[in-house]
Order: sequence, then structure tokens, then C-alpha cells
Amino acid sequence: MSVKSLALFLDGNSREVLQGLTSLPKSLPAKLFYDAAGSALFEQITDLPEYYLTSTEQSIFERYAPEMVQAAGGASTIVELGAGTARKTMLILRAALALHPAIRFIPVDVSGFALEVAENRVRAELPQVAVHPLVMDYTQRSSALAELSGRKLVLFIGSSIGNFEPMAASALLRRLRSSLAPGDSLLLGTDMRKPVEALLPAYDDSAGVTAQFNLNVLARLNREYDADFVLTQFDHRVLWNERASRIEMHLESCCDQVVNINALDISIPFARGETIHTENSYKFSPIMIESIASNAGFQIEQAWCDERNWFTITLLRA
Ligand code: AVI
Repeated sequence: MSVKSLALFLDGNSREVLQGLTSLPKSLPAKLFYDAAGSALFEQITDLPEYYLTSTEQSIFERYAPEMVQAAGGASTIVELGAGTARKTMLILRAALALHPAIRFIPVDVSGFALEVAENRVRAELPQVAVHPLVMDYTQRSSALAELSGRKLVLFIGSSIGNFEPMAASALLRRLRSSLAPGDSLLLGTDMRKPVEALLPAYDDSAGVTAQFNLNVLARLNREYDADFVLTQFDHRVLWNERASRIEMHLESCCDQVVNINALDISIPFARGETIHTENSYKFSPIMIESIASNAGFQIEQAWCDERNWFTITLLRA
């Protein structure tokens, strides 16, 4: 059976794996990073000294969270897309509670485990907040957001938007906007363009955690697709693509080799030096933020940055 006809019979992830590994150049979808092991590695990445994104965004929340919730018009329902363990969200929830005595928090994530951690964290630290976790892939169409009553503030932080291609990012924001009511708002966190000397180590740290995170995608294919990738025969590679304004992560084959993906009944040849493109992480300029916001029909209300202008949190009004 040809790859094309085999793809017709496969579920979403399997089809993307098959198509990605039989294309040239080869690629794998970045969403495959986030199984239980990958999510735990990502939590470790956020604590690395080189990974400035989390600490920089946190510093902006520490300084401006009260201003942000005020500007969002005292929303009583706070939704967080891709919430993970909701570590950074506590600052926003605390600031919202100061304005509104009854806050409802809806963390949304594909990982039920991460949501359990988020729920326990909020219940322990802010028992006044009503937490309603929602296990859902927020990139898929859903009416869940539109059905929520009351004024909403949606958090889409951590520069998760940067892992989408610009067209897909605008489409996602457009869908999001259509499920918001007038007066609702969105807080969007974006990692900004900066010297490459700061960018590269953030994705190629000295402890090798990001390399493990990248290689885990092959370990996942071994586990879930009965593949036989030898992880030591692939190297973690990171490069800055100036023209596209993005960091790219790749896995480079160290030798000529053939990998069998038994569950898909396919063998993939790799030449020495050949790569699998695993992730793009776009870095933004103010103009890029304006463009994705206006393409999606949002208006920029206000923006907050750190002293170095390395990260921006923008309030978009529906
Ligand atoms: C989740 N996302 C915003 C991270 C990023 O920085 O693009 C994923 C990541 N990839 C490598 N390190 C972190």
C-alpha cells in the first residue's frame, strides 16, 4: 500500500507521523513532545537558568498582575489555555480576587495529570477560587468557551502561540475570538526577538534537558508505535532562522541507518547528517503581535514588558 493510501486509514497523530517521516525534509509534529515524560521534562526546562522565558514572564506578572486584571474589566471567570500545572497563574488569580470576591478558574489542558496538579495547587493556596478543570485540546473546535457565562479573561501565556505557524496562530486566535463576548479579553504572552546569544542557550542548555526533551519524541515513537529508534544515534540541533524569526529544533542522524516503525508497517532510511524538524518557536516583534491580533479581529488594549523587552504580555479585546 502506498504511503498516501495508508494515511487514509490512520488516526490524526499516526497520519502526521507517517507523513512527517516520509517527507523531505523529515519532520514530526511538536505536539508529540507532551506525553507524561515530555511534560515532566518541559517543567524542568522552565526552571533552567538559560530558559529565560518563564522567569521573565513571571516577573511581568509579579509587577503588573493587578493592572492587568483591572484593564480586563474585572472578569470573574478566568480561563487558561494549555494551563499545565498553572504555576504562573496564581498571581493573576490573587489579583482578580482582590477585585472580585467570587472567581471561577477554568484551566484547560490535554493532560489530566497536569490539571490535577493545577487544581490541587489552587485549592491549597486560594481556597476561595472555584476550580473547574477541563481536559481538552484547545486547538480543536469546541463550544465550551462560548457557553461560559459572565465576563471572561482568557490566558494564553508562556509564548505557546510561538509554537504555531503564523497562519495557524491567527486561525487559532480567530476561533478564540469568536467564542468570546464583547468586553471579554485575552492575555497573550509572547517571547520577543533578542540577540541570538540569548536565544540559542535557551534551547540548548548546558544540562542537556532540552536535548532529552527533543529526543523523548523518538522514545515516544518507540513506546507507542513499536519503533526502533536508537536514541544515541541522533543529536539535538538548534538553529536561529532569522528570515522566519524563529528558533528551530531538529534531530540529526549521526550515521546512515534504517528505523522501523512497526505499528505503521514502514521502514525509514536516514542518511548521516539528515534531520527531523521537530519544533518551531517563533520570536515576535511588536509588528508581528499587531499583525496576528488584527488578523484575528482583536484590538490591542495594553501591553506590558520586562526591562529588557524580552517578553511581552498583551491584553487583546474581543
Ligand atoms: C511551550 N513552548 C512555548 C516552548 C518554547 O519555548 O517554544 C517549548 C520548548 N521547546 C524547547 N524548549 C521549550
